[in-house]
Amino acid sequence: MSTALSDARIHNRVAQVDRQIDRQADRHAILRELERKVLWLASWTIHNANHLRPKADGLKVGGHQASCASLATLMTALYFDVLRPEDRVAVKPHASPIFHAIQYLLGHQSRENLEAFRAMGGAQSYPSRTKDDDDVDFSTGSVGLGVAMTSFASLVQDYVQARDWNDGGNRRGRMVALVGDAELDEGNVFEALLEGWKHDVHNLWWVVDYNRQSLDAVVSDRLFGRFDQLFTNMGWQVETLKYGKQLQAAFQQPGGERLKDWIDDCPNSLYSALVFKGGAAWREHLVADIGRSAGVKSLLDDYDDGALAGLMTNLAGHDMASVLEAFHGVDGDTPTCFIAYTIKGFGLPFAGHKDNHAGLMSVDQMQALRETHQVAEGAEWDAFAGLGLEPEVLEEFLANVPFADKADRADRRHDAARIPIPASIPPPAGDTLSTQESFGRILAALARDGGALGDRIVTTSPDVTVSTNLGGWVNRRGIFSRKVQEDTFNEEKVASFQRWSASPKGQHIELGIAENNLFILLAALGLSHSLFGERLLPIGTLYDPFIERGLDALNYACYQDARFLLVATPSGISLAPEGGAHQSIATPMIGMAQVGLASFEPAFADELAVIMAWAFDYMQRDGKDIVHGDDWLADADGGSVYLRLSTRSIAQPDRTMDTALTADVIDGAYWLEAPEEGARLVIAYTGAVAGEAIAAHAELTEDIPGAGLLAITSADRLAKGWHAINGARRGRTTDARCHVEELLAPLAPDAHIVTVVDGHPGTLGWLGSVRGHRVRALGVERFGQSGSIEDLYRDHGIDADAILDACAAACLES
Ligand SMILES: Cc1ncc(C[n+]2csc(CCOP(=O)(O)OP(=O)(O)O)c2C)c(N)n1
Ligand SMILES: [Mg+2]
Repeated sequence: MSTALSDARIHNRVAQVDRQIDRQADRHAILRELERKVLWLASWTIHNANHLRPKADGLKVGGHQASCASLATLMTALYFDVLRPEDRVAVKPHASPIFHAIQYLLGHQSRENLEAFRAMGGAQSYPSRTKDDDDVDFSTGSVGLGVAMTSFASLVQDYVQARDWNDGGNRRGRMVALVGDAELDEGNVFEALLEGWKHDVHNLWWVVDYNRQSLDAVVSDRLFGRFDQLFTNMGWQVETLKYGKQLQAAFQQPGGERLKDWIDDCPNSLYSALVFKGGAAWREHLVADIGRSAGVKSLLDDYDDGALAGLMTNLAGHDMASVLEAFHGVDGDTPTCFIAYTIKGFGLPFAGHKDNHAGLMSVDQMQALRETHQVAEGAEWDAFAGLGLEPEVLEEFLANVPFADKADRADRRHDAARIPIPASIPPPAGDTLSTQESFGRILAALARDGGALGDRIVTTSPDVTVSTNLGGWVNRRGIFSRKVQEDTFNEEKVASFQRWSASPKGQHIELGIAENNLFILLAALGLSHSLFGERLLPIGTLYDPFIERGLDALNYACYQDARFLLVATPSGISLAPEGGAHQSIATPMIGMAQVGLASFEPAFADELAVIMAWAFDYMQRDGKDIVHGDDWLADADGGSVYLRLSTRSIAQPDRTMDTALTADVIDGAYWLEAPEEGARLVIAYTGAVAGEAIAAHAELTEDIPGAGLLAITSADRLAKGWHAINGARRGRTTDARCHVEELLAPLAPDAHIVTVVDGHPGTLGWLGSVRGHRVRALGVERFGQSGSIEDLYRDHGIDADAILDACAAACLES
């Protein structure tokens, strides 16, 4: 009896397993069909944009059909089967059409947008968080940056999860990068890899699309085998997806081992060339090279030319079963690198050709592809056309894709409540102060009693925490680390101003010296509200000149609309003896030109305090704010903020910051000494040269009493308001005037403005165009000599004497 029962049980179990196998086979079959559809739609989207859409300018539209084909299998498996809503993905830039096609099938992308691929308002060339509306997690485009972004996003996820804010509602996701193999040439990827190791990042997947081709060429064979070592050295697990199931089966046949050796030894370029040439060429080479080895001839004879080409290109990165096995085979949260062998252009006529990167299929080739995919003419955009599956089966499958689960989907882009910001932040007291010291003291005070604001601030710095005055903050708020670590020096009672204990509650993320990492971490921290549903107020500090080192990453952070406060100090030649090589000259103009970044260069501590209070609010805005009056500066949208600070101590004014002055500081300028009506001379300065401008002005007014002294706190915002109003005036009249027009209104039409800045003179040179005044722009145009401030200011012509000389020359001219 019991035996009979157990037999029945066994039968049931077998039947169950059979059904599972069936279901799995069905699932694989559906995924393979979707893969085909995704490839078709991506190819067609690019084709449509290049060949079928009318274009006025005759310029090539472009798009990367070969780069797309390379990732079709992997992305189909991920999005339709493996990913969950809490996962976040950086898609290889040139696979953007594949991403859009997948979103289209999931019902999150419109046909209009696909038809308008690379056109105004349509699906973007490279996945864009801010410009695409189909749920891009991380923008990509500049290769390497998106890859690093996933590592820092993982760190931010840990940071957020370590607080008490989360009620357990947010599930931890995997941060996934789909990496072009040539992206691994970008140094920033390795900077991020090292930094990630230091921070013990996990929940991280990098899927390398190992097609062994870059833009220009087939990559060096010598790279082969290096990548996995690199990753394992950094504590990653590496899963190599090399041979598909078909090839693996062939290797079991007589002669199979020899075939495997041949493929393993085959140089990348020969393999690629044979992929392009096809079955007959494979046969010719194989016969010539290994045809006399036992079993090989008959093994090859089992395949006609078409089948042989299929076998030889059956790499695991294009083999759905292998891909799913690899992805589902990963347990735990150890960072994992999948090296997936693929073929650039797989399934397309230029597969493997070394010049295929920008290659586009011709009209005839596209026609042939349409026929292969059995898509009827006119049904090119049809999601189900040409698939060997009933629409109901597909619909049901798509409706149950875990990644697109309706209940969880709303959580993919979070929103987070605003952190209330006090109306004002008290400035530090002192007769003479530098803006850098003031910044440090303001933050130390926030660390002591900053309330919600203090709790949401997270600071980070690439090894210049102490030298940018973050020490006081870190002493109180501690370093972030997944594990508690005491400060050994402190424990050993070695006297030091720095107490660097680390714990999961710490609020400072210490980075090694790599400015790219700083900016990418700021990008991730600055998107925490959207990625992880918790608002952070990130502050990154670095030396001003090194903004240029990470400029592309800074631009990347801004492009994604990440929100952060960047504090750059010391700056200009005012760092004086600290070194000519560290002088920054162009940064004020970077601050003006960088979209998404409001830049300030305050001179005094009270200005800085006002700007910081405003910045913490501005960083949280989302377009829904009501801004009184004309919003020429688009302040309702908010953005990130850059403060260019200095170590130079200067005498502080004795004054109260009233509402009007506060508003002027934020709008970019105010009269430190108002000009008389009809004044013919003005000195305008920004930043650390305030003392020189004030001294020169004092002397000047002995001879020219009505001369004005304009304090510019933000050349960027002053200019932005002016550009905006000029734009608004195009085609319509308006009585409105922007801030700089108001400020300069009292001056005589033929007045002169002498401008001075510790940076490129172009920063303020444009002021003359506002009302047609004549400008003498003083600033720094040479580079590299250290010295005292006095010597350097004299040498560069930005001291009080130089300002007075410029004023005298102006007077002579008028
Ligand atoms: C920082 C940067 N430099 C150069 C480019 C231009 N570029 C675009 S794709 C590419 C080669 C990419 O090769 P790979 O990552 O292997 O992608 P594949 O197309 O082979 O999949 C280059 C150099 C870029 N997008 N970003
Ligand atoms: Mg490649």
